[in-house]
Amino acid sequence: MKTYHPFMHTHPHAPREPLSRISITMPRSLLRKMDALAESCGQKNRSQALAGMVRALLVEHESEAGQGEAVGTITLVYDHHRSRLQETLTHIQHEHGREIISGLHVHLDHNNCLEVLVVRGGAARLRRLADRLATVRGVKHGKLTLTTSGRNLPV
Ligand code: NI
Repeated sequence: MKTYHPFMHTHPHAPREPLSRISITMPRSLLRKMDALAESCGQKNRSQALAGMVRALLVEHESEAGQGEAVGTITLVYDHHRSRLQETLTHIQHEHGREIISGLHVHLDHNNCLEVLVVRGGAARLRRLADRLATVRGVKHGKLTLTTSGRNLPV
């Protein structure tokens, strides 16, 4: 099965920025692994693959640094029959009305609900919000995915 890593790909309609040509050295075995990874993601252009990897690291670092504004999603799976669970989640979400931009609720089956919240704000604050929601009794799974607002990241 082919794994698709969107971070390895440049948006085809992205505005062109001047390119710099560099020459780098790395251990041969590392280069082989990089090529194999890129190829398994369908990326045949070595320069683009490497740029994609650097971009992914920048996003990760930016959101870990906790500085500036981050955007992301909080995914929750829970059993809505658990008493007071829904009420508690709603209460926490109302306290964070500024960070929560949007939400999606899917009734997965008779018991389970999937909720996806789109959030925006300081990375540290978003992490605290996600922790609070995920540790409510009855929440089976909670996951925060931080990405970049895109503002400080070249294409
Ligand atoms: Ni539901």
